[in-house]
Parts: sequence; structure tokens; C-alpha cells
Amino acid sequence: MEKAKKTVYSGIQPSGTFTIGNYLGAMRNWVPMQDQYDCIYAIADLHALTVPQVPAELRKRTYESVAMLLAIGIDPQKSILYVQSHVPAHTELTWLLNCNAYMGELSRMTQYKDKSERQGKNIRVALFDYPVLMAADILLYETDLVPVGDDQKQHVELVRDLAGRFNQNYSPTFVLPEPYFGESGTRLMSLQDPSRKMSKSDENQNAYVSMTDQPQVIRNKFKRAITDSIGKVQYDKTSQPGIANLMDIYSSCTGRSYEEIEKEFEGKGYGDFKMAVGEAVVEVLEPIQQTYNELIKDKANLDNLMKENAQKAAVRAQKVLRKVRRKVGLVG
Ligand code: ATP
Ligand code: LTN
Repeated sequence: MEKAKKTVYSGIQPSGTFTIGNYLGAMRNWVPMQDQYDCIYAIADLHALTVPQVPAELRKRTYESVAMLLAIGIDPQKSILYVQSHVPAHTELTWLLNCNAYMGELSRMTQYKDKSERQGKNIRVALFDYPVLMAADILLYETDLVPVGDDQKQHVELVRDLAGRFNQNYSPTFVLPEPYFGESGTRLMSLQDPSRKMSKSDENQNAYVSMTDQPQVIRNKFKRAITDSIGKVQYDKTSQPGIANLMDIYSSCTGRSYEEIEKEFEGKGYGDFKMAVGEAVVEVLEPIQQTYNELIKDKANLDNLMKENAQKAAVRAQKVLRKVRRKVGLVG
């Protein structure tokens, strides 16, 4: 049967406080999609555990993540917003998919290569398996579209490979998902090193702007952002990566094109430009922060919401899981 609405699924790890990279690159796209699609959004706490976490911090950030998604406009009346580990079907399907996933394809993932370097000699098995858990997330809900930032493209491709292989080896079971980057699908880079992506788990706090940073902190971080010695505001990713990144941020916040921005800052110094970028970010974040500050105070409300939404998600996930169990030959 054709679905009335396409299913959208995405997740975000509670591995730090969300940054404007997460927001402008991915989460912001999730909001308007709610009016058009059947949307399911997850706090991927099991993914966060693939790198060492302080338990109390992880717990706290899980609440903060739910509150922040509500604050940006995810509406539980329209969408399912739940915590990944509350639905055990995810880990179960991960195992079943592992039985059809290859070491070779997983070792080619660039995120694995980057993150495993940071784990030294004792690389976690879970870090290697991260994309298979992501495949389970997506495939459990018969997902059509996966709105993510462009750094996740390779993972979504792998999900398609795993699903296609399963369908081939058994019989058509999984829907093949498409990645969706939206208009603001740009990858925002670190403010301190424009060759690295802005990441919420960066040790250097000046490298990113958190969604909860105070206005003065935001202004200061932009003041300190790395630029170059060319001295002209123009979009050139190769020779002026720092400025190009600031232009991406400014463009995302104001809706202005690169040409408009170049014109606006013609003959002006980087100081003026950085100040304007800081103000534009403050303007976008202030109303979100006000809502967030109210929501985070009411833990009981967040608990209720997590519980109700996990139940809704579990019903849908079970349906697909049951089918998979049967196909691979498990009894019952
Ligand atoms: P970590 O640093 O802990 O790996 P992260 O900041 O990369 O985390 P994720 O939870 O892995 O964040 O990703 C959440 C979403 O944000 C994904 O869709 C991802 O593509 C997007 N995203 C993350 N960083 C950026 C960025 N710098 N620019 C654009 N999108 C991003
Ligand atoms: N690995 C993802 C987070 C994530 C995800 C998902 C995204 C976990 N499960 C399912 C899309 C669909 C990331 O963005 N780093």
C-alpha cells in the first residue's frame, strides 16, 4: 500500500551541547518537514556511548537535547520525538544487520577513521559498528528521507547498501532511504581551524558556538575566529576558508546570498564583518534560548514526553523487526 505521507527519520547524539553547526546544518531542516511528512526524530544516546562518556553528563544532556529540539520547533503533536535507547528494537536489529555487514565496508567510513584515531590502541567495537546501529534506526521505520548534514552522506549510502543486500539475500523487506540535505545543507567548520568540521565534542570551546551560549560569549567567539591576511570579504573556500565559513554562517542566519554579503562588506575590515556575524547568530538563537530555558525547568514534563513517544516509536519498530526476525529464520 502506498503511504499517504513519506516518512522522515533523523537522529542527533547527546554527545555535547548542540552547536550552530548541528542547528544550521541539520536540525533546522527538521522543523518545516513536519508539515509535509511523517517525521520521527531520535536522541541517539546509544551512538553517543561509542566514545567515552561521563554517565551523569550523558543523562543530563539527554534531557537538554529533548528540550532543545522542542525549543527549535519540533512538535510532538506532529512528530515522534524519542530517545533511541528507550526502544530496544534498535539494538536487536543492529545484531541482525551485523550478520550481513562486512568489515571492509565499515572500515572505509571516514568518521570511523577520524574517531578511531582518537581512541588510540583500544578502539571500541561499538565505534566500528556505529553505522550499522544507524542503519537499524533508519530501517526500523520504513524511512524514505533522512535529513542530515553532509558529513553523514557516506553513512546513509552504507545504509542503502545494507538494506539492498538484505532485500536481495532474503526478499524485499526494507525501504531504501534517500539522504536529504535541504537548503542549508552546508558543513560549518571550526571557528579555530576551518579545515575541521565544527563539532560539539571539540576540546576547544572557541571552536564552536553552542545553542545555549550567552550573547556576549557568542560575540567573543566570533571576534576570535580565525581568518586570513587577505583582508577582503569574498567567498573563496580554498584561499580564504575561514572567511568562507563565516559567510556560510551569516548567509544561513540572514538568508543573504554571497554576492549580497560581499557587497555589504565591500571596503570594510574583518572586524566589522565578524561583529555582524556574531549579531546575526545572537538574533537567531535568542528566542530559541528563551523557550529552552522554560522547558528545561520542567523535568517531569520531559519524562512524560519521552515515555509517550518511546511507546509510539516502539509500536512501529516492532512491526518491521518481527518481519526481519521471520525472514532470517528466527522462531516466534
Ligand atoms: P560529535 O562531534 O559528537 O560526533 P556532531 O557535532 O558531529 O557530534 P552529530 O550528533 O553526529 O553531531 O550530528 C547531528 C547532525 O548534525 C547530523 O545531521 C550532522 O550531519 C549535523 N552536523 C554535525 N556537525 C555539523 C557541521 N559542522 N555542519 C553541518 N552539519 C553538522
Ligand atoms: N550518526 C548520526 C546521528 C544519527 C542519525 C541516525 C542520523 C543516529 N541515528 C539515524 C540520521 C538517521 C549523526 O548525525 N552523526
